[in-house]
Amino acid sequence: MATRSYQQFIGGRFVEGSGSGSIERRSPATGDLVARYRDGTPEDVDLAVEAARIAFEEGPWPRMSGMERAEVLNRLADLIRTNRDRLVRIEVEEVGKPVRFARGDIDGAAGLTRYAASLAMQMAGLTYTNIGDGKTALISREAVGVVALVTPWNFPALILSQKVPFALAAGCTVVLKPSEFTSGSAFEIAALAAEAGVPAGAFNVVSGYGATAGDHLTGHPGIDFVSFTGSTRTGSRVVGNTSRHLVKSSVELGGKSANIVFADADLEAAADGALMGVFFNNGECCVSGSRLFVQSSIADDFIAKVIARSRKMKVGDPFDDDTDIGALIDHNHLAKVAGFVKSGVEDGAELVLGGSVTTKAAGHFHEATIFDRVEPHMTIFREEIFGPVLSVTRFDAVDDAVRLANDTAYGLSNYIWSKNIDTVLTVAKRLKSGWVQANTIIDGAPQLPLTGVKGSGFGYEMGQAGFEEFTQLKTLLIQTGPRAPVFPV
Ligand code: TXE
Repeated sequence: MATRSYQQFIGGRFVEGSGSGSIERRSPATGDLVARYRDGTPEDVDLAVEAARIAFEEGPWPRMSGMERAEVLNRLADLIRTNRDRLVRIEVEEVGKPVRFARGDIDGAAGLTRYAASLAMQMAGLTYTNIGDGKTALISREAVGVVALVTPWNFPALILSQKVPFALAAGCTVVLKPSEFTSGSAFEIAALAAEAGVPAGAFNVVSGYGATAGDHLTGHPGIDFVSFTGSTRTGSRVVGNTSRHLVKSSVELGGKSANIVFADADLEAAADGALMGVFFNNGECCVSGSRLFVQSSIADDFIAKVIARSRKMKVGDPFDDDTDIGALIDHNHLAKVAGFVKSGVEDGAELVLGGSVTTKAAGHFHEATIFDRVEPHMTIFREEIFGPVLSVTRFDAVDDAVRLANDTAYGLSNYIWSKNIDTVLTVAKRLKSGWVQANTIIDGAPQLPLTGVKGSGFGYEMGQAGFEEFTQLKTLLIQTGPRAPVFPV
C-alpha cells in the first residue's frame, strides 16, 4: 500500500485545513512512511466545531427518526465489514499490533456500530401522571448537542467506535480528534459514514497534536460534551479544560489491573488468561491484567507454567499471523517500557523472563517480560507500563489478594480465577474498579458498559449507560384544567 495522505474531514468532505504542517507516520515495525496527516490548527478545530454546530442546529441528523438513524448506522457497520481488509491493514501499519488482534478490532468496531444503531431506536423517556390533579410530566431524553471526542493510539478504530456511533445514535454531531500517531482509520471511517448517509457536518475529524488541536477542542466554548480516552495525566488536563465552560465530560484513563489466581482455579485457563492479560495488543491496553497475583500454595508450579508459555511468544512482524507481540507504538514508548524494566531490576524484583529490547527485527520491539516477587513499593507494581511486562506477586489469604489488588491509584478493571462462586462474588464486591471479570479476561460485548474509578476516570463507554452519556433529560411539567391560585384575588 502506498503512503496514505489525509486532509481534514470537515463538513462532509476532505479539506486542506489552515495549517501548512503535516504529521508523518512511520510504521513502528519497519520504519516505512505509511501515512501523512495534517497538523491541525485551532482554526481547523473552530471550522469543525462550527460545521458540527450547524449540522446540529439546522441539519437533518438530530431531527431524523431513530429508525432512520439506525438504518444509516447499520449501513456504516456493513461498510466497515466490507472494508475490513483495508482497515485491518491500516491499523497494523500505524499501530504495530499483531494482525489477528487488528481483525478483532475491526469486527468489534462493526459490532459496536450495529449495537449503537439498535439504541437509536430505544431512546425513550418517562411519563408521570400521578403527581397531582391535572398534572402530567414528560421526561424526555434529548441529544446533548455537539460533542468533542479524543481518542488514543492503542485501539484507534475500536475506541472511536465506542464513542462515535453512540453519539450519532443519540442525534449528536461530532468532532473527533484521533491520536497523532494513528489517525488513518478515523478518516477512513468518517468517509464510510458519509457514504452510509451521515449528513455533512454531523461527523468531522481533525487530525493534529494533543497540545494544540486536542487542547483547543476540549476547551472549546462551542462544545456541549467531551468524551476522552487516554492517559490519566492528559485526562486530568482535559477535565480542567471542560470545567472552564462547565461542560460535562467522560474520561476513560489508565489502569493497573489485578489478575488474581486462586488455588482452586482451572489453572490451564488461568495460565492462558495470564498471557492474555499482559501480552494482548503488545500490553498496550488500558484493561491489561498487568499485575498477576497467585495464591502461594500453587505459586511455584503456576508461575513456571506461565513462564514456559510466555517463552513461546513470537515477537516480530505484525503482519505475520503467528505473531503474538508486534511493535510498540514508537521509540519513546519503547524507551519508557525499557526504563520500567530497568527500575524493576533495580528495585529488587526477580526478572524471570525476557527484559530486553528485542533484536529479532528492525523496529520498536520488546520481549515478553516477567518479574516475580514484585512488591507494592516497587515502581513496576504501581505505574502503568503499557507494554509486554508482567509483575507477579504471591499472596496467602483472600484478604491479602483484595488488599494488594486495591493498592493502586487506578480502578479500571480486575480479574478473578476461581471455581468457588463464594470467592468470586465476595472478592468481586470488594474490588475497587468499574469492571470485574471472573474466569475470563479482557472479554466483553457492546452491551456491557466500561467505567473507571479513582485515577481511571469517570463516565461510561458502551452499553446503555455509554449511550446515555450523549443524552440529557428534559422535564416538561404540564398543568391541564384549573390550577389552584397561589395568590387568590
Ligand atoms: O497519551 P495521551 P499518550 C497511557 C499509557 C501510555 C500513556 C501516554 O500508559 O503510555 O498514557 O500515552 C490527546 N488536550 N494511555 O501520551 O497524551 C492525544 O493527542 C486534549 C492509556 O499517547 O493521553 C491523543 O489523541 N487532548 C490509554 C489522546 O489525547 C490531548 C490509551 C491520548 O494521548 C492533550 C493511551 C491535551 N492537552 C495511553 N494532550 C487508555 N486509557 O487506553 C494529548 N491529547
